[in-house]
Amino acid sequence: MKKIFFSIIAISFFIAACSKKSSTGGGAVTPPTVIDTSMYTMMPFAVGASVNINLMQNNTKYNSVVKKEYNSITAENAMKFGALHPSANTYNWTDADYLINFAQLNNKRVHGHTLIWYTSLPSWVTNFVGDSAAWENLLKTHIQTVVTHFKGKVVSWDVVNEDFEDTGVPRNSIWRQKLGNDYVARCFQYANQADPDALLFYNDYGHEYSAAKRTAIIAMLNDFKARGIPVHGIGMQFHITVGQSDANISAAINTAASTGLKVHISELDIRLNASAVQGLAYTNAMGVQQAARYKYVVKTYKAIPASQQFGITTWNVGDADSWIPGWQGAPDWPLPFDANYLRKPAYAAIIDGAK
Ligand code: 9MR
Repeated sequence: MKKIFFSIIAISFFIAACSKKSSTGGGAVTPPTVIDTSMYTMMPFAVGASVNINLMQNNTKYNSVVKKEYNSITAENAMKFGALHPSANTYNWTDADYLINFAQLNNKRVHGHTLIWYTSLPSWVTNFVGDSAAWENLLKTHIQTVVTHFKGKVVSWDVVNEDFEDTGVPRNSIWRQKLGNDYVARCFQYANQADPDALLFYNDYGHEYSAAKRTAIIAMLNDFKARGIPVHGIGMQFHITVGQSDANISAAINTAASTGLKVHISELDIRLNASAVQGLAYTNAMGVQQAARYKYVVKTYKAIPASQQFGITTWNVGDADSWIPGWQGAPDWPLPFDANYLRKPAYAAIIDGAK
């Protein structure tokens, strides 16, 4: 345990201190040169974060950590249906275009999230009245308008998000109700028509805790491949707990890799307070335990074929930005940076796991 802790500290800050006496012999000392690392430069595959546009624009620490540490970004919310397409004939590109501009200026990859989801829909969609042709047109128009707008700027899309229940049963979403079971395949076809170069992912959570769900997802993707439906990747969210077992993490990653598709760990966070204890306080011991889980995830991912490693994306940047405390109704610290954007033990563990 001690060993792990010290190697984490050692990697966290690679400090080359070269202090030399001045050649004039006057006793002046050159200050040490601090060479600070950047996570993405240490990783063999892309490392990303989902970002909040408001924080990108108004919090300089947040913005500079995103710029420095990651080479891939996902909009946490700005590319969702309700954000981009608030009424039938209105598209609002402002926030998403800000992100694209940031990415272009700073040489970051942008992963699009998400074209079709059962939730975060605007009321004009949930209240929409029309026959199946009108619904099909709504679906196709949204997908193709969005993909066309970002063509050449967004390299990959979560085309459909969270289409299965944990039992492995297809979700009875508004889309399935209106368009039938095979609407998922058509979403991929519509996206592919609009940007044949974009990599298209199916994204979901729970691969690690529900074998039934991951089996259903893999069966759908294998069926798509057999039918020539354009699908290139599988996104596994990985909102996991610190107690999640090695066996479950490995089963999720290796089963996904068995499809031959690209694998994206797309929304990684590791929560410490899964039993939602009120008033719990973060301790360094908790941070070290969390780091070991981060390391295991990265190490297992690193072992799949390099050509399938699309990357690992955490769901936001610092602990204070995470969706987890709000959702859980209790404090938590699920990310590799703390509330002040200082690196936690998980940060070095990610780099360590990829070695
Ligand atoms: O983190 C996101 C949160 O800010 C939003 O309110 C919520 C609803 O749009 O979505 C959260 O992100 C989700 C992601 O889009 C899909 N997988 C689960 C994520 C956490 O709920």
